[in-house]
Amino acid sequence: MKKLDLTLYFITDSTGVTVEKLLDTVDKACAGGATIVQLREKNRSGREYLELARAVKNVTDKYYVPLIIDDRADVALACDAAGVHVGNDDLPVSEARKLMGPDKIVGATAKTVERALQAQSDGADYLGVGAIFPTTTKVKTVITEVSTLKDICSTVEIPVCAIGGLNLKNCGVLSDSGISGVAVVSAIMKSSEPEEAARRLKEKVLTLI
Ligand code: TZP
Ligand code: MG
Repeated sequence: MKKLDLTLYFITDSTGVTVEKLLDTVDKACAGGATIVQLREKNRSGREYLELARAVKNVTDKYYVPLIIDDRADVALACDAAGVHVGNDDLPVSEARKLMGPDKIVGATAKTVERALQAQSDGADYLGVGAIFPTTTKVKTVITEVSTLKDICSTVEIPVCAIGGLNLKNCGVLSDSGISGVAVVSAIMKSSEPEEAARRLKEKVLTLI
């Protein structure tokens, strides 16, 4: 059985951060109520990515929080993560699904209704839609209007989480959008109190979904 609760989706960024600090932040995010965690690494070799994924999974497993690996189905399978997240430059959703099998989670990025429908029919379990606001996290993305987010939510049957520049103060724009959760990097990663940040954000998101 796939466990998929997108309420508070914490995505890591290890840029300028020690592995120890990264693991501690994941621990605190889970303690504060993150419902799903994504390890997002852009500059590590496959071997380094796998080593870090195993270490992060040791933390998320303590909290029974599913771990998703960004971009790399091979790394996700090797560490027995809950799933993989693929974007436009990664394996197509259909190929990721074939590799991961029916029981693992495959998440996909979608910025248009057309892409969302395609990802759904190719086997995605959930969609990440954004960036809703400009983001300081290093990412190749463009702004997705809240109206497009709403159109996607009302068109697809799979759950959708909003992403991009979201925090406690601005996520109110997502009320009545049809989302199943909010995905954040900096709002937790850059907080001096990640556990409290996660707790407060989750409380807020629960009022929006
Ligand atoms: N995809 C769209 S925006 C984004 C990703 C990975 C980064 C979100 O980071 P933050 O810090 O929550 O804006
Ligand atoms: Mg990607």
